[in-house]
Amino acid sequence: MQDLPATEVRTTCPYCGVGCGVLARVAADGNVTVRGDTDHPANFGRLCSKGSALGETTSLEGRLLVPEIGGRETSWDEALDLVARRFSETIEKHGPDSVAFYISGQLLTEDYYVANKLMKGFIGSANIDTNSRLCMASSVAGHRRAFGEDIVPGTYEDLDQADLVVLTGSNTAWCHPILYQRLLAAREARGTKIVVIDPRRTATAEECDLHLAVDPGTDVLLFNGLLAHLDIAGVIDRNFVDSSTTGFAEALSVASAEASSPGAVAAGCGLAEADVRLLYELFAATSRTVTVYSQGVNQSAHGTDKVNAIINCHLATGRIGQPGMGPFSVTGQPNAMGGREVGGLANQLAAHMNFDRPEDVERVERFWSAPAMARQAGLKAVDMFRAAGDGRAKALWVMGTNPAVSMPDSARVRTALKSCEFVVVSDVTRTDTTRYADVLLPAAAWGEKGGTVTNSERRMSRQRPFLPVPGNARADWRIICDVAQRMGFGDAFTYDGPLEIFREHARLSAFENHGDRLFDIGALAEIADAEYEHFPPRHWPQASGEPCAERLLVDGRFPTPDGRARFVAVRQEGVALPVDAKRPIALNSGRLRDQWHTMTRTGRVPRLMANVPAPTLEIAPLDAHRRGLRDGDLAHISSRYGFARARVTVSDNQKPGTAFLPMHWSGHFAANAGAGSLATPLSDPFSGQPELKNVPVRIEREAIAWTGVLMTRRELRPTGFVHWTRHPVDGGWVYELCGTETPDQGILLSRRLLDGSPRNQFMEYTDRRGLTYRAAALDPAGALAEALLVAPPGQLPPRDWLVSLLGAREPLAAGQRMALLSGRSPVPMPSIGRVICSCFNVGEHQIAAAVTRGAASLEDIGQQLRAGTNCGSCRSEIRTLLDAHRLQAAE
Ligand SMILES: Nc1nc2c(c(=O)[nH]1)N[C@H]1C(S)=C(S)[C@@H](COP(=O)(O)OP(=O)(O)OC[C@H]3O[C@@H](n4cnc5c(=O)[nH]c(N)nc54)[C@H](O)[C@@H]3O)O[C@H]1N2
Ligand SMILES: Nc1nc2c(c(=O)[nH]1)N[C@H]1C(S)=C(S)[C@@H](COP(=O)(O)OP(=O)(O)OC[C@H]3O[C@@H](n4cnc5c(=O)[nH]c(N)nc54)[C@H](O)[C@@H]3O)O[C@H]1N2
Ligand code: SF4
Ligand SMILES: [Mo]
Repeated sequence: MQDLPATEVRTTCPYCGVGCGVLARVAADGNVTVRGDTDHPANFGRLCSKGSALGETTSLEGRLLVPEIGGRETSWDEALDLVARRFSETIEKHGPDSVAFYISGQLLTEDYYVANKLMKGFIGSANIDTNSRLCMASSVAGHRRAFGEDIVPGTYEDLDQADLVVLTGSNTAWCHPILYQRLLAAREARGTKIVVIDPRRTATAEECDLHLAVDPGTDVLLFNGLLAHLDIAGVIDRNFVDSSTTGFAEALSVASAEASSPGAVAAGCGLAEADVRLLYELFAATSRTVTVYSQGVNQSAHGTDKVNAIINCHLATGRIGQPGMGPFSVTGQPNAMGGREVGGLANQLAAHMNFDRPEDVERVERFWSAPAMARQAGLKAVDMFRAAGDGRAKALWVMGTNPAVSMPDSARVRTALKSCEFVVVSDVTRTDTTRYADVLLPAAAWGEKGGTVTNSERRMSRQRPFLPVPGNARADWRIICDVAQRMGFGDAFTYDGPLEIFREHARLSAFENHGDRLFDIGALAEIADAEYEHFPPRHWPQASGEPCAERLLVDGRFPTPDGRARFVAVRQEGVALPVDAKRPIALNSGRLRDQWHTMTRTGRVPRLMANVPAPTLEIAPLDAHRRGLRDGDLAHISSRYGFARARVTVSDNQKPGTAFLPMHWSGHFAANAGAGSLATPLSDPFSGQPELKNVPVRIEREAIAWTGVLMTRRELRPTGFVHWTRHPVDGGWVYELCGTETPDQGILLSRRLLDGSPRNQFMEYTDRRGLTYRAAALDPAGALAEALLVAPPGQLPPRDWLVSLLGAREPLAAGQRMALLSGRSPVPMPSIGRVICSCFNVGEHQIAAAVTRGAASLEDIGQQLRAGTNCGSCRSEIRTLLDAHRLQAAE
């Protein structure tokens, strides 16, 4: 690794599981800038839109800096004493299973390790589960069924070396962007074929060689058909199957029975037979094949079966553990993999040990000298919140996750949080979940704390601090140890920093491990201070005295008792909840390019909000037409669990009968736009992972009678509106409002949001019929402080100019003041349209103009406008725009 200037710190991106290396620099004025770390083997210097904007997320605005009890600021001593006392008393009175922790794949390995140790070894319950239950649990369960241990065999290099990459239920272009770009680069170099299996035509699907828009939930059938085809095509690796696996005959017979021909599969999956054949023939003919899978596979009531249906095809062809081949479950969160290493799920033990083996339980007990070792699995996420709601779990500690938004049936989760006797939340900012906290603990954020994370390819990297810890915030590991000590477990929690925890974690991985657990990082058990500081990114395992194995499962030996991998005979089951006449649309949910989960960080960055500033429901033209829905209309979406509202985008990327709502919007950014309120808690029977991708809904048009927009420097949480959303802009926030009330009532409602401060100079205008209203307030210096426009739908004046004035914060000239209430700049100001490239703020109108001037390719656009030349996240969208213009020109 090259030496860095003293002002730059090497760390790792806190977002997705690609795990990119980041170099952070703090300027004298405190501003943080970042660039990609060219030495990091995950990204070789590249960063996606979210990673490039990391410097803009470190401001202290909105940060929690002081502990609170019942909304009152307090000292750490008082807060920690209370948490320890309430947990201890509850355990004493009601037993260890009356308390629970709900934690996160965004914690560092060291934080995760001590939380798990406290609950499973010292409190004596396994009621610790993590948001990875919503994320990776089906992959974990599928790996364990097939391999005997939760092993991801491959590395990112396999994507460089593959001839065929099948992306299943993965919007890689948006969710693992740097990995995706690596794949596109490999395609340039070697002609890799890319197949996408996804009901939606995603940005990823736009660029692939073959897109199979399967009906939701039918992946098992598709892969069973593939297994049957591989047999017929004669490409089964008999040697491998005979010497390294068990259960092939049964898996094949079940698969062949239900997926008898490509035609039968096509009919069952809602696909064209020719496409199914094409996939099968490509797969059969290409030995270097990697199947990447993500939430379209995991987040399903049959997710574990989906995982095994995929793995079956790789085992049958012996395509596992070899360069350019293998099943590849890509992790979502930055430390989803690290959480699995420390056993953060309720049904796991630390260091890849398990409750179903008593010798494992005793081993961990001995290693920790645990006074109260948990002996059986605890409550999984959905059940944990049920227990919190019905009084079985009386004290709950939530760390680094926002379940009030991200859990399915989230209205019920919110009720549970409200009724639970004692709720502790550790977070870096206020969220929908912190509203229910009896005790609120301010955690140190990315850039302020250090430790390790493990990415999708089992590569451990350091996060390193480069900013001082603000206010009274504390690192999560320390908060957990502080509480453990106050609960009387001091001796086992006296670490003086993450390094000591890391060493213990490494020691446990090697403890009585005679090669039977592949997760072994014993070589790092005595890692010196300087070495941990320096810590180049590296794969596990790192067993003591053995060379580091980059790729796993290479020799046909598996960590099962008989050393063989297991085929699992899986059948295509019906979806958890089928659509019916009352709720005829299957609602899917997932991610957008520039947002991270519940937007607590990315939602504050103007350029990350510019591409999609408000939640929209994507719906197929036919379904929209039937409901009289057009672009921009407000839809009311209801499921058996709750309802949401969102503006409509009519899109033929959606398969008829399906719709898509992003998962990101919380009550902080919109009224009732959460996908979690609609989602079903029905879960996979093996993994406990809920079906987040498919819930039957009814969609109706809301008759909007007025719309409004408030541009303001202030951060508000409007109440009483049918619908509002907000997004940040330079200098403040833009609130979009609308309602079903009469326009004059809409005006009354909206005016309540205005800042009535007498210091401001205020001007307003209402038309004679009382249908439109405009107001503006200037601060004492004469700069625009806020503006409100209300009008019937479709009649709002332009707002680009007003928004730019908010950012400029400069006193207005007389002509500008006169023009304020019209919303139109006195000098012409062309609108750039919806922002496509968030790195260089390039909008769709500018791209259209460039095309008119002759730009014909991505490269031309890059040369003329710079769009797409930095992080590359917008390249597929630009390509789509170019295609659309080309089509238009041809018509
Ligand atoms: N921009 C961004 N990137 C992220 C995140 C983020 O919040 N924002 N979060 C990170 C995290 S934690 C995760 S878990 C990953 C998730 O990464 P992905 O899994 O790639 O993302 P999702 O959008 O959740 O879902 C993937 C796709 O599954 C499809 N799908 C739905 N149902 C089915 C089905 O039945 N079969 C198949 N084959 N596909 C189906 C959806 O249409 C969707 O396009 O992203 C990580 N990266
Ligand atoms: N409908 C639907 N729901 C979903 C999904 C879906 O696809 N559809 N996907 C699911 C998946 S895969 C996931 S991973 C989850 C994600 O869901 P969540 O985990 O709830 O989402 P985040 O917004 O990432 O929450 C992380 C929280 O940790 C806080 N935080 C940040 N840094 C720190 C820190 O250092 N310490 C502490 N203590 N807190 C910190 C953030 O402010 C934030 O509140 O959502 C799940 N829910
Ligand atoms: S791909 Fe983007 S979000 Fe994921 S780790 Fe890399 S920079 Fe961060
Ligand atoms: Mo996730």
